[in-house]
Formats: sequence, structure tokens, C-alpha cells
Amino acid sequence: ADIISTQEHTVVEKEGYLLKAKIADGGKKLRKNWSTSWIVLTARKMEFYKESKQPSLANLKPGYKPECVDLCGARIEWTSEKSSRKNVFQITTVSGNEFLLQSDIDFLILDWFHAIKNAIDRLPKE
Ligand code: I3P
Repeated sequence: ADIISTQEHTVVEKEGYLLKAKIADGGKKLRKNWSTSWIVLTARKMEFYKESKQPSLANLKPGYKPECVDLCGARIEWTSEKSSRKNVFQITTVSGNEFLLQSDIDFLILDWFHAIKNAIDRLPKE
């Protein structure tokens, strides 16, 4: 059972590039700074990598760790007030981290929104 649940939590459900801006950390507002991020979604979390997920590249920087977002109890919603860009949604974690994600490509951002929302809805609200 342990092996199965470990696998469930590490299976990659979706990965790809989006524009990302972290706008709050632990409830504290941050200066908005959009950058392209390689995003890996699993059942319970999202990981934001600076470049590519390829270990060879990630490992070039010693001690490099992707930013990890716990989706348990997180909220996801479209927002038109927090950016002048189109196709922006916000993820808010229990710990008070806030991320904006964006793509100009409509189907691509829709796919991501639904994949993340499904993951959140399957998780305990904790
Ligand atoms: C911000 C930058 C962001 C912009 C933000 C600006 O300026 O231009 O791209 O957000 O607008 O404040 P700076 O680089 O000087 O911090 P959007 O692209 O999402 O509109 P905002 O202040 O209205 O959030």
C-alpha cells in the first residue's frame, strides 16, 4: 500500500511551460516578477523549475531545488484584476503563498486550470 500511494503522489499528471509570478509569500505581498517556469503537476503538488526539468540542467546548480507548492486545501480562481495580461489564474495555498499563472494560448491555459482544479478537488481539504 505504501508503494502504491508513493507512486500516486509522484506520477506526473502534467508538465510544461507557463508564465509564473509569485505575488505573496506566507501572506506577505511580493513585487510581481513574471518569468517562464517549467511546471510539474503531480497528485498533491506542483513544482516550479527555473528552466527545464532535465536533471542534467537542474543539477548544474548545486543545491538547486524547485519551488514546491502543496495543493492540499489550495484555492484556484481566474482573475482579471491582478494583471493586465489575459488568461491569468491564481493559486493560493494554505500557507498563504499566491501565484499567478498565465499563457496567451487559450487551450493551453484552460488545460492547466482544469488539471490543477481536478487535483485540488481530489485532495482532502485538510
Ligand atoms: C510591474 C511589471 C508587471 C506588471 C505590474 C507592474 O512593474 O510591469 O509586468 O504586471 O503591474 O507593477 P515592475 O517590473 O516595475 O515591478 P502585469 O504584467 O501582470 O500587468 P501591476 O502593478 O498592475 O501588478
